[in-house]
Amino acid sequence: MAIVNLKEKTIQVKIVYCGPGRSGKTTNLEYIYNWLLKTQGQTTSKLTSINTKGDRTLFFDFFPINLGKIAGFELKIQLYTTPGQVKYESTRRLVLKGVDGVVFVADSLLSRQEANIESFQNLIDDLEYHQINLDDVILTFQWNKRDLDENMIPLTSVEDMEAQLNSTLKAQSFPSSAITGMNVLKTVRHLSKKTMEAVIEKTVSKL
Ligand SMILES: Nc1nc2c(ncn2[C@@H]2O[C@H](COP(=O)(O)OP(=O)(O)OP(=O)(O)O)[C@@H](O)[C@H]2O)c(=O)[nH]1
Ligand SMILES: [Mg+2]
Repeated sequence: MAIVNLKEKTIQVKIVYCGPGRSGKTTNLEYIYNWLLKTQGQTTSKLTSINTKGDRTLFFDFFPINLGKIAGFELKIQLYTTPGQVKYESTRRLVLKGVDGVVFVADSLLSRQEANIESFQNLIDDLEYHQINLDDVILTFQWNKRDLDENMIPLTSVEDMEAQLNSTLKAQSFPSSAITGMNVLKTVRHLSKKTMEAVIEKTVSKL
């Protein structure tokens, strides 16, 4: 849940990158972090990867972004990844506590379609565990690894991925490549904006 501090005038929202193992969640965060480093020089925030084995996330990656001020309020976004491997359910649940927005990073590899579906069902269950409905979070899909198309690696079409995961939800979605950066910033910008708007609306309605 977003933290709105009226005294300190800060609004903090939590965005979590979910999806099956090796779908590209950590690579998304690394791309965003490197882009910020390049365009804004030194950033005060650090990309923290806790408990990583090889390139597998065992706990989470974390990275805060300051978005500046709106109406005197300082806007802060916290980006997290979950470990995609099925066996890390309890860790995934911990990371999802208080989530406001989710990027579901689905793997476009033909061989990973069942893993996408299983992982999405796990997400619904993990949210339910925290008594959060899927409708309560702002959701964006990424159909990731589209760059592999050029290497003649068999991928599932965007249309089929939409049909598999997003036919009833009709959430915003982006074909992406976390490696080349295609739509990586677009995804985080879109979701940050939507999540922040939802949080501000909820806060104002309670005042
Ligand atoms: N070609 C290609 N490779 C990608 C892309 N995104 C990630 N990868 C590669 O896929 C592998 C796994 O990426 P990660 O970002 O570590 O995946 P993850 O989702 O964080 O995986 P877990 O932490 O195990 O859940 C790495 O070798 C990445 O370089 C992409 O868009 N295109
Ligand atoms: Mg990872």
